[in-house]
Amino acid sequence: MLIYVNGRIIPKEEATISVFDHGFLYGDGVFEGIRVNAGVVFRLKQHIERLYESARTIALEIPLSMEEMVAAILRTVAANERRDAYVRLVVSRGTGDLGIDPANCREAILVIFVDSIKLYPPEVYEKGVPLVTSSVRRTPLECLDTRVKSLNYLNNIMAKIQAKQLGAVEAVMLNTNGFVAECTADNLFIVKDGVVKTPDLTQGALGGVTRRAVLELAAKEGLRTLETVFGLHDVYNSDECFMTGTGAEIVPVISLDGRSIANGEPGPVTLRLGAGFRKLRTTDGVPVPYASAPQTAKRPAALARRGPFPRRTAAT
Ligand code: PXG
Repeated sequence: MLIYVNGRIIPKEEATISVFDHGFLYGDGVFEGIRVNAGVVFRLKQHIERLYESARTIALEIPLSMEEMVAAILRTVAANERRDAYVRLVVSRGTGDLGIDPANCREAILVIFVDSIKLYPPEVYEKGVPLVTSSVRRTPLECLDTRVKSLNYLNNIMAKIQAKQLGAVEAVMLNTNGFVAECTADNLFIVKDGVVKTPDLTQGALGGVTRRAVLELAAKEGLRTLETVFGLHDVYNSDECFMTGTGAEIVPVISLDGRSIANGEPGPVTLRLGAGFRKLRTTDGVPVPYASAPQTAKRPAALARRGPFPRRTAAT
């Protein structure tokens, strides 16, 4: 595995950062998780925009332009010769001292990982998953806007721990007003009377790239979509429920807190949107400019490290 660290693409054994890094000390930074499907980086432009918006909100200057960021990502994916991958971007405030003041951090650190995608087993998409509601509330917007994909994931992590303790893979997180926000690393949707609904972004949800793709897909299929406010009652009494996210894509939810949703099987709208998304994921993005046929020819690591790949500037 080759990792990009501040302009260099190096083997993972050599990829290190300082213990004085403020991402490590304080969770001071932002990140992104992006999928590569059949050599296409899914909705790269939207992911990059979200990263730069997150950085602006926390007053973190990313040392690359958006075009340079796109080029760095494509170069790192190509160097790893992967057609299906999970790309993790981390931008940390950088190396400082033990104080919280970021004024002592000279320059942000950018790390790009290209790893395997951790997939749910296929039966999850056919049978769906049970969810529980977590007692851990989503950080309120007035404390840290949940549209910021920051390195502070503690409340999501605590909710994830609780979900697993209760035998579920994911948990529904409520906001501090008791309305549904999202899951720990996925957005949540319900379908009621033919309307596809998801919490609007003032309710404590991340503006998921998959969420947006699903809203667009549903609208294209002639379904009514609504970004709105709803509670657990609405989920318990919905016709269908599903989660969306880069890792999960579209996962049917068949029960919440022991109450089955409708007949307890994945619903027709969920399955239709899932099929639509599977078509979209290999076409809606930026192709990786591989130097050679990636599955057959193995490039020497030393060559890959020099990064002799064409630079692209345009993203779709
Ligand atoms: N909400 C939260 C809090 C997230 O972290 C999503 C929703 C879905 O957004 P996207 O843009 O992915 O549709 C996320 C995304 C992981 C992992 O390794 C987490 C995410 C994405 C990919 C992998 O757990 N979070």
